[in-house]
Amino acid sequence: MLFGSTKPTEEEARRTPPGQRLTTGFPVLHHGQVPYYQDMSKWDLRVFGLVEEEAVIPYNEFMELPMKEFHNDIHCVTTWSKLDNVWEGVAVSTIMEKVKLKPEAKYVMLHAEHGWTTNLPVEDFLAETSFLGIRHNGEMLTPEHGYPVRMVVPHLYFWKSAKWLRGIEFMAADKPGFWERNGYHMYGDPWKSQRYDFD
Ligand SMILES: Nc1nc2c(c(=O)[nH]1)N[C@H]1C(S)=C(S)[C@@H](COP(=O)(O)O)O[C@H]1N2
Ligand SMILES: [Mo]
Repeated sequence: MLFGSTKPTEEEARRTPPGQRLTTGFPVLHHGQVPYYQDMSKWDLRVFGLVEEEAVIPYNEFMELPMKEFHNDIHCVTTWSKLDNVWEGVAVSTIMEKVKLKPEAKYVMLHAEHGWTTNLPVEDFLAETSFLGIRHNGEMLTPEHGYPVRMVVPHLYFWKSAKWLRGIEFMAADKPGFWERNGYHMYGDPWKSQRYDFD
């Protein structure tokens, strides 16, 4: 079922930002092609930019990192919200043990497969609620939802949660990613309805 016909409970309504509707489905949204991987030995995650020394994490090494469970609500700019997601993934702090940030690192560009990007402030990336997800509601991420690794930044609109994550770049100044160049908000707070750059 995509949109529930029943009225949200008071608790659900409180957790739903302005202009959003609840869904129990999990819509698939992205620009471009879904990558289908044949050979995971070619996959890695690169952490680069304003770090003392960049890190490249191969697939096998990534999958051996400590995993944690995360519970959150997600809010897509196209007005659907999905409450009570249970994820498994790697805490951002675990990734950050592999690099030393330079003090001038203030923003992050997330790089996905095929060159798709999205930007956010470094403190939002480092938030304890942000993580690199590999499982959602008990299942491995499907190719459509970002297999093998997607970023999840639940306190911003869901377009900041890059599927098919391949790179984390630290920058001194903010720079628009793919949707941000195409009119989406540079920050994207769902509680402030920061959908487009004029909001
Ligand atoms: N690599 C990549 N990640 C992406 C996108 C994209 O186009 N490419 N779209 C974003 C948008 S606009 C949304 S709403 C969510 C949708 O995630 P889902 O398909 O798992 O629901 O992914 C985000 N992550
Ligand atoms: Mo979106």
